[in-house]
Amino acid sequence: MKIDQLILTRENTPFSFEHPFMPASMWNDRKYSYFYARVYDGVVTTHRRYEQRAYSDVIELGPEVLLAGQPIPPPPPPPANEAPSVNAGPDQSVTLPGAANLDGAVSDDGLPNPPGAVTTTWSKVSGPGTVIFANASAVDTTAIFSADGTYVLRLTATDGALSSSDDVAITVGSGVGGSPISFDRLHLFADKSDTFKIMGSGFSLTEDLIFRLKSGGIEKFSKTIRPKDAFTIELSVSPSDLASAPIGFYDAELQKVSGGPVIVHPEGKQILLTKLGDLWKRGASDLDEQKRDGKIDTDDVSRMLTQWNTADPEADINPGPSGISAGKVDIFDANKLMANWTL
Ligand SMILES: [Ca+2]
Ligand SMILES: [Ca+2]
Ligand SMILES: [Ca+2]
Repeated sequence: MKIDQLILTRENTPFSFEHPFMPASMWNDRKYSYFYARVYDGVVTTHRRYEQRAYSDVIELGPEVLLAGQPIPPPPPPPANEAPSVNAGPDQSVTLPGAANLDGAVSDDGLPNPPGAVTTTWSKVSGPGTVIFANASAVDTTAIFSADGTYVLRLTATDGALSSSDDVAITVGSGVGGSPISFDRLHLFADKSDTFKIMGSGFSLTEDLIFRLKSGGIEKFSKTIRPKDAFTIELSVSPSDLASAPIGFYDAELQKVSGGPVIVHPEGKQILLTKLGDLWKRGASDLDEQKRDGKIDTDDVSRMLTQWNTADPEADINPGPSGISAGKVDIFDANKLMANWTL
């Protein structure tokens, strides 16, 4: 605020002068008993009565008038919002199918409030393949990669108004001898069409692979497949595919059609080819990865009887005509088991 006008008036008689000084000539013209000093910038903010006793009186305006004429200092500005501080962690190298452990760090001044919180996102800036983050919203998380090469990943933090980001370079090397793989189970039924899943990483979507089952080093089954995505292969197998493969345990391997390293299960686990009805083996526990033993015998009958009239998916091996026995262990399953009772 500033003084727009200082008005001195005789009582009930407006009489104004320019701010801030009253011309001296006016003071000597006449004497008034009382003056009112007003300071205003559109509205009166101060109003005080003064008395002039003689022509020579010098009226000193009181501090409330003078202070009211001072510019009012502006309110202190609100604290300025600082952008979040982001560190995406050190550059690193991993080997397929290994995951990169992303160790980010984010801090902020808590402004603006609301929201008073920072949200973060991991994203891929560059790189030859797909990146999957375990939790892209977490500061610390893991990332897996569909192909080898150099990737730049970015951690972005936003406080609701300002964003910051930092990049980290990940060098992804191809696995020695190819990527290790794992299977969704360790058996195939020779008398049932099914889809067998192979999990790994770095599978090319443009290059076919050959899946082989070998016994004693001799190939008994092979099929050419194209990966579903960089991490998954789905192999559809029908009884006719497996017609030439006898019941038993097989080594499974994967190789590009163009050649290159043979990929095997890293723990050397074998696939059991067996028939519906082979549910169990003597002494098997739920912790066994492979309950089946390739033989259909009294252990399997025992297993089926303990599950009789239940919906056990393992023992429900025969849906019966028109599917009337699907989802239930009953006489149709017993018939199937007995029909395969030759092993
Ligand atoms: Ca902030
Ligand atoms: Ca068995
Ligand atoms: Ca059934």
